[in-house]
Amino acid sequence: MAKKKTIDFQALLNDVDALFPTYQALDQDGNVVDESLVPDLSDHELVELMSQMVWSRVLDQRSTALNRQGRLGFFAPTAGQEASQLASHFAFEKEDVLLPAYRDVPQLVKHGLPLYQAFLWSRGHVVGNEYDDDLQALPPQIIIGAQYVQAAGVALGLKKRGKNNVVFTYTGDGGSSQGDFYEAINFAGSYKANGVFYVQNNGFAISMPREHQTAATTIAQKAVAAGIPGIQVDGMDPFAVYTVSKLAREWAANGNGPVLIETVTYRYGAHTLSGDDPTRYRSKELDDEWQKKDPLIRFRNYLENKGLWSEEKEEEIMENARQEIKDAIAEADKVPKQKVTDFLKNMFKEQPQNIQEQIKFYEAKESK
Ligand SMILES: Cc1ncc(C[n+]2csc(CCOP(=O)(O)OP(=O)(O)O)c2C)c(N)n1
Ligand SMILES: [Mg+2]
Repeated sequence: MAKKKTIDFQALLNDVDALFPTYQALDQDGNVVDESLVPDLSDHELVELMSQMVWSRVLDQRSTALNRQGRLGFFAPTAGQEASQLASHFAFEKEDVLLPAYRDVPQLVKHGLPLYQAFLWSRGHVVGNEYDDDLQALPPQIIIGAQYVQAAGVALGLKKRGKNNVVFTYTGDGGSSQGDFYEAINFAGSYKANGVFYVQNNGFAISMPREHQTAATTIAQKAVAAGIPGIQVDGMDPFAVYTVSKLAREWAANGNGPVLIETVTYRYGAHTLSGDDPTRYRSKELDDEWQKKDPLIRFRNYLENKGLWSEEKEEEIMENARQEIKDAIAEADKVPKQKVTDFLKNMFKEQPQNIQEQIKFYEAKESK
């Protein structure tokens, strides 16, 4: 009798996991651990990237304070995710299309959205969503995963027009469990569309830990089922994030199809400032462990060792950021308060009967 087949299922899982190592260029002290991932950036560009990350840390601090003073609306903290957000964004061109989630305001501003408009978006003011034609971006998506589906469509559009540009979009570890996530990477993969899809794995979806989110060892390996490359990168490492992003952009822009990038990162603050208390689901030990991996610490050490950075320089960047934020809030305050009729008039190009009636009703109220 023929010997019956046995299958080592555990070995099948191990084989997959082995394909997804974490790409890392700098260790947590800023020492180079993989020279091949050190970006081909000039000294000036390195300083610019670090400056953007410092700016983002200040924006996070100031936004938190402004929120508590009641001067900002919705805010999703970003501290800890600076490399994941801005070192990725740094690899793209102005003509590339950004589809952000609610936590991705720093990239959106660096892509060209005036800061006062970002603040208006935060307040729920429609002027925050009125983008200049040359700003290649959509407003931040609140529906988890929806931006992935939109990105798949934009990516296909770019491909069909024969463009060498790409769309790049961000979701979180929680977002990677949504149907939209799988549909989008599958669709984009099948059309070899020009897209780079990020999952910023910050360890939690509100309070849900990453370990409970999926049995997969990495989120990067979810790319396999879509037939596209997936890479896991140390999301606290600006060099690894940048280099992988740059290569992924090139791959997608050249018509080879999309790439999925998982950045392993952490948010130090609450999920949002709308009532979340992270001490209820995170230990101080875990927070401390991640603070040591801070992207600013390792980048600062690296640049200081090269004589490209100093405490004075950092203080100057922080002071400029505070001033920029102050000016932007003053500008946002100048925009007239939003009216109900503004909402109603925005809804349709040609108003249906019931909307016309509501506009009349509210116009009468508002003119009083
Ligand atoms: C479709 C949908 N379901 C649920 C929510 C409520 N919600 C808002 S944020 C969030 C968690 C998202 O976590 P993750 O994707 O990891 O992103 P992070 O906030 O950590 O950046 C949930 C469930 C939503 N906005 N949209
Ligand atoms: Mg998350």
